[in-house]
Amino acid sequence: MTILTAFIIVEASFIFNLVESTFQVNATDGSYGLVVNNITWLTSGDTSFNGNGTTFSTVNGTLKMLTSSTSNGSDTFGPWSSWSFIYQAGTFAVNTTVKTYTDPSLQVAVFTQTYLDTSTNTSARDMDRVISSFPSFRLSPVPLRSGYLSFAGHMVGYTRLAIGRFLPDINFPTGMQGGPLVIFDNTSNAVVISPLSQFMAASSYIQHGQQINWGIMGMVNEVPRGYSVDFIVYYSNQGINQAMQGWGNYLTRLYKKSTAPRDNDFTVQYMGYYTNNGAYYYYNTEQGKNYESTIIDIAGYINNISVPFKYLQFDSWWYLRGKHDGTKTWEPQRDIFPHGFQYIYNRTKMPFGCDNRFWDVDTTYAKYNGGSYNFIPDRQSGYAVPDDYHFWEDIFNKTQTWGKCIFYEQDWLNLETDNNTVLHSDLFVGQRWLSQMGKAAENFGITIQYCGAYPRHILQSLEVPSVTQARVTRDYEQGGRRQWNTGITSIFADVVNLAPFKDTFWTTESQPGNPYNRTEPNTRTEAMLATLSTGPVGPSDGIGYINKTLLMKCCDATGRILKPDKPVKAIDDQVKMAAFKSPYPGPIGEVYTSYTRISGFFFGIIVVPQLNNSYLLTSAAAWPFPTSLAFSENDPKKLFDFSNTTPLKLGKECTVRNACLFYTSPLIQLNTIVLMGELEKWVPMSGKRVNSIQKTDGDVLVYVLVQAQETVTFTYYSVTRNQLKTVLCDNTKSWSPAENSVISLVFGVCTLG
Ligand SMILES: *[C@@H]1O[C@H](CO)[C@@H](O)[C@H](O)[C@H]1NC(C)=O
Ligand SMILES: *[C@@H]1O[C@H](CO)[C@@H](O)[C@H](O)[C@H]1NC(C)=O
Ligand SMILES: *[C@@H]1O[C@H](CO)[C@@H](O)[C@H](O)[C@H]1NC(C)=O
Ligand SMILES: *[C@@H]1O[C@H](CO)[C@@H](O)[C@H](O)[C@H]1NC(C)=O
Ligand SMILES: *[C@@H]1O[C@H](CO)[C@@H](O)[C@H](O)[C@H]1NC(C)=O
Ligand SMILES: *[C@@H]1O[C@H](CO)[C@@H](O)[C@H](O)[C@H]1NC(C)=O
Ligand SMILES: *[C@@H]1O[C@H](CO)[C@@H](O)[C@H](O)[C@H]1NC(C)=O
Ligand SMILES: *[C@@H]1O[C@H](CO)[C@@H](O)[C@H](O)[C@H]1NC(C)=O
Ligand SMILES: *[C@@H]1O[C@H](CO)[C@@H](O)[C@H](O)[C@H]1NC(C)=O
Ligand SMILES: *[C@@H]1O[C@H](CO)[C@@H](O)[C@H](O)[C@H]1NC(C)=O
Ligand SMILES: *[C@@H]1O[C@H](CO)[C@@H](O)[C@H](O)[C@H]1NC(C)=O
Ligand SMILES: CC(=O)N[C@H]1CO[C@H](CO)[C@@H](O)[C@@H]1O
Repeated sequence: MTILTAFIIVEASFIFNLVESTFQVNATDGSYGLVVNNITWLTSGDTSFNGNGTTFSTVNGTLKMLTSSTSNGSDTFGPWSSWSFIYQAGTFAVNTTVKTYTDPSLQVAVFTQTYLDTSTNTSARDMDRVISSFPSFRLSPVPLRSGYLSFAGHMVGYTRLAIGRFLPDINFPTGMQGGPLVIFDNTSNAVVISPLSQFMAASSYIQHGQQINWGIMGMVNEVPRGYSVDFIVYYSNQGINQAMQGWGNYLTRLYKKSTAPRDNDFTVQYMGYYTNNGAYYYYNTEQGKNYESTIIDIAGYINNISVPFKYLQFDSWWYLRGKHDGTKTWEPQRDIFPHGFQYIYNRTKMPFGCDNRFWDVDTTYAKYNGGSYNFIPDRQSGYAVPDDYHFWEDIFNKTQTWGKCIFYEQDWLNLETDNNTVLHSDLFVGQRWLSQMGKAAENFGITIQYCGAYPRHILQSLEVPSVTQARVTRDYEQGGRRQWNTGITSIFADVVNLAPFKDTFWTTESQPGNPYNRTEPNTRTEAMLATLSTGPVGPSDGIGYINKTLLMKCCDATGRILKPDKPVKAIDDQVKMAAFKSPYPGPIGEVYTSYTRISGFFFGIIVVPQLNNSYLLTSAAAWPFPTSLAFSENDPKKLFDFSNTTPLKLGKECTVRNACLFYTSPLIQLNTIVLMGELEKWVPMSGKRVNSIQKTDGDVLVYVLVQAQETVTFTYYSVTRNQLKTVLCDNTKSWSPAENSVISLVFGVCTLG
């Protein structure tokens, strides 16, 4: 490749609106609030604490302020000021503190409730209520034109997600299934409110028409002296996505939840073959064969057609269940795997993922059943919770004799939580359960996927480094059921450093003999979104039904997923449109964006899996980066300008069957070159493929990772010649380094097409 001097487009600084926002605290009466642009967004409601069978509240003076004080100091985030109010509630006292930062670019308030004495008989007798309330915010009056996004329900807040106008009579799911709440206006102001500690015990509750309370979950009946719980209110003037990102940055930094375990997770890096709900082989084997033979046949088929699956996922069909459908003994059953896991591993040579579900009260591991470990039984539901670090250590240790179980899928976190009352009433068991599981997994190099997770589990994973991924939509189902819509829950998962998992999918429409009697018309959208999610890519076709052409758009020749830097996420306008409705000029449907940055250059991705109106997408609405040219996946020859003044016109042609997919790329080398990348992949410019883009004397050097025995066709557009040109990097002939080793090829080594 030719060229003169290179210049690198520097990321534009964010456009700061002239916004004045302040958290205000009245040191006299303990009231507090958030004012944005001279409009009061949040006003404190009543503070209250339960004890001795009653509620002590500021509303009727039963909660009495004793003292107030201010303090200041500095933490990892910078200098702060705080206001503390000590209240007397009958026989016990509580300390409520609001902390804000001095740095005006960090608009955060941390609210802390600390019990200075033990409080007994605190239960609200409803698990979805709270037994304490600080902070609380009034529902009336509410800021003009504001909307909300509330994550709630399982799969990272997917199943009971709510979006709407923030009006005095709002009522969205809170309590045990509730999660972070985002309040935003129709410009770019947004606030995120959530627990900041004690994630398994903290909740929120809407006192209908009056206020929203944040506090301790409703069935807790005693809070010991010294117990403390924190909540965060995070404000940003750069919109919903940026507010969530800033909020997530605060949490991940506070809990030191690094991206490394996620980035290094084998199952996040490489494609695998799945057997979970929706899969061809989910509780379904080849005719007349057991699972052992079926799995060996699948491995043989995969090998025959040379699809580089790197691992297998074994779902809930292999272990022993108890009377209540929970796990009784987590061991492969004789009729399923007669020769055990080690044998399967020897035959397939593939590491695997091990599913598990909630524990049955009958579990053989429980001391009360003659086993060796502490379990807390729930006799009413027939479930149980393990409460013993050694249990987890021993079962993960045992997987070491199984060949290679590399990841643990903790499924049914929702039912385990719903059906064990100890998890509603005990302040500590929930946190211990998930931390012990995580620590033991970490000791054996096993990563964890949360499935069926409520927002509280996702937040709890901040304290569990080995949790690297979470399912962000409901179970896969062929035939068009919405479950490919990863865009909103991915916002939540990603900012707390979890890879969003779209779940399995099929690559071929019709697969006779499947257990569902269904067909999959949306294979393209499914495969695309699985890849763009940045989570695991795990198809589950029957033997003979893998569409290799479609599937391999995800990955390089070794099965390494060619992903963007970030999961595709719903743009702010999608959320705002869902809240404000017409005439707000937003999309009715799903508009997601992502990007890859290589050596300072920005390569955008726009995916529109479904749109029910016409929408003009500006580059500012897509992402806070500059762009210049764009092209459609199905017509790369037609490049066009994409900016704020030349928006992309999107419409009803974007359907689940025919999702619209666009890429953007900057003009480089004095506006003479547009790097388009490997057009046969979903992500033509992936950081996993293109290492760096550099200039030397007049040349653009694009460092491309080409695997042994791999051929990569790289496309660019020459402005001066007005044509697409290709470069072929053929590593099948030149030389044969060790199997699967990675080499770097400079363009000079490749040939111009
Ligand atoms: C603080 O609260 C006191 C008592 O309610 C009230 O008199 C005072 O005006 C408040 N101060 C401000 C700045 O609002
Ligand atoms: C803020 O609002 C108050 C009351 O509505 C008004 O008196 C004041 O002039 C406003 N200040 C600014 C800077 O707009
Ligand atoms: C607890 O409440 C009962 C009424 O339910 C009351 O008689 C008793 O005095 C209270 N105890 C304390 C220590 O406040
Ligand atoms: C707890 O409070 C309730 C409601 O006031 C009361 O009926 C009950 O007796 C109290 N229980 C204890 C153990 O104090
Ligand atoms: C004070 O208010 C709380 C919250 O509304 C209520 O539960 C409690 O019964 C009230 N107490 C009295 C003595 O009125
Ligand atoms: C902290 O408080 C002290 C005492 O009020 C004051 O002198 C000091 O300036 C404050 N420091 C900051 C960083 O606000
Ligand atoms: C209340 O909590 C704040 C923040 O933790 C602390 O600085 C203050 O000393 C506490 N006050 C009392 C009386 O415990
Ligand atoms: C698996 O292979 C190992 C190493 O060759 C061998 O020692 C072991 O016996 C085999 N196990 C089974 C169950 O096939
Ligand atoms: C794992 O199990 C083996 C065999 O039972 C035992 O020798 C070893 O100490 C265990 N390791 C841990 C960390 O528990
Ligand atoms: C499968 O579905 C087709 C079309 O929906 C239906 O006609 C057929 O009866 C179904 N077969 C079974 C076995 O359920
Ligand atoms: C396989 O997928 C490719 C790419 O989407 C498509 O063009 C082709 O028709 C598919 N083949 C079959 C047999 O479905
Ligand atoms: C056995 C049992 O109690 N199951 C309950 C578990 O929780 C769900 C709610 O999520 C109930 O519907 C079940 O009845």
